[in-house]
Amino acid sequence: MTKIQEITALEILDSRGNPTLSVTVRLDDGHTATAAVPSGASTGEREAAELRDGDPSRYGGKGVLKAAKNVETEIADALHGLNPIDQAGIDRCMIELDGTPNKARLGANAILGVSMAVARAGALVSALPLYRYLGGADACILPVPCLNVINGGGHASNNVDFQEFKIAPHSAPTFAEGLRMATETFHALKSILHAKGLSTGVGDEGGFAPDLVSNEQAVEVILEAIAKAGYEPGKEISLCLDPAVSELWQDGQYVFSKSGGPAKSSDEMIALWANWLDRYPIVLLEDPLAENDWPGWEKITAQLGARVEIVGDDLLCTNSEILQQAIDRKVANSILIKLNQIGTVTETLDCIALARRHGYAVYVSHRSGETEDTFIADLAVASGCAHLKTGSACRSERVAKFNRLLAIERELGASAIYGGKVWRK
Ligand code: 2PG
Ligand code: MG
Repeated sequence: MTKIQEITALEILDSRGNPTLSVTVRLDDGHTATAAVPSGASTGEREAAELRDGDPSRYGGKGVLKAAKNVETEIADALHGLNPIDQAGIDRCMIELDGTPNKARLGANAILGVSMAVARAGALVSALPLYRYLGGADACILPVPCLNVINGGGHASNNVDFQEFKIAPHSAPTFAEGLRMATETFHALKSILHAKGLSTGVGDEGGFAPDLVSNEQAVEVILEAIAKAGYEPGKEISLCLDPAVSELWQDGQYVFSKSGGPAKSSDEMIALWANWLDRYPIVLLEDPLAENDWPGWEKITAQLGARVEIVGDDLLCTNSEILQQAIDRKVANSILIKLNQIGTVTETLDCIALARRHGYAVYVSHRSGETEDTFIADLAVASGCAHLKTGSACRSERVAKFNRLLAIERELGASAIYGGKVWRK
């Protein structure tokens, strides 16, 4: 049996220049596996807790040296000699060692870095690519890449209230062709924005971040770009939105502080989305209401759930307990999957399985603070989720995931199935 011999952690930088962890697991057969941890900006209140140093003399308090030390001492000691293919046992061991409900003591960043590196080590020992190790013999669905081509909200310093305006090239025959269609649209959008005298600088996830006259204008310029690139909106490329409106929620209403528009009640927000669905080819709405507006979520799911995929992100936090409450209350019909919201690979896979059993769609996601690590590309194929979001067609921490998916598609050859055929028939 191969055993874990050593675990080390390095403080590295994420795509926003904030410290994060890179963890390396060394096995007694000489194999090593490394993983890096992402970090969100618009985080759900019930996410697992990142451990940051809080030392204002380093990185404004955001250093992760304590988390790195926890990896190299307590966690490494506890996992020494264990078999890396026992993912569930290793993750359970770290959860028990931490002892808090949200991984606050050792740090969800410390625990997740180890959990992901252990998964990679297990794949190496098993001589399998990560997607097959995690997903089994039938993992062959490549996700539709939902490119986030306009960034607003907490991911850009423009006047757009809503966070993500994404395009889903679901009609393509293959992942590679879908990526090409979406990327051509991204380039068409750049030329349209340029011609209108609008900024083509990008936000945190590589989408453009211009000041616009309204939130609707973001949708309208994207529809123009889809047509300019030679595609038919709705038929070939549809829209997915993540307005991330937990960020707008103040004292029971939605406050549009970036654009300065009038505040809306929960019912008025639902009416806004119903109106947008009537006017635009939108197939997915993520966090259309705030994480603390559960009565609103019950209403929007009942009213619009048959027309559109309604994804819980901040609402559900990749957490099986919260997902079970949503299932019981008939809230949302899809879940966003982010490894660092819950903090281990095992709990992430369990949450995906729970969603599946109850007919919820599964949508794998990056974080706005990312690294060059491509774990989520393999996770997307392993889960068969059929659609993923990992930013736009620029910024290497985003493109790295697309490039990994291109390689997986090539490796699968004739057995690869494009998610567009499964997700939107
Ligand atoms: C989201 C994410 C990722 P963040 O809201 O879905 O796009 O943003 O990582 O900042 O939470
Ligand atoms: Mg979101």
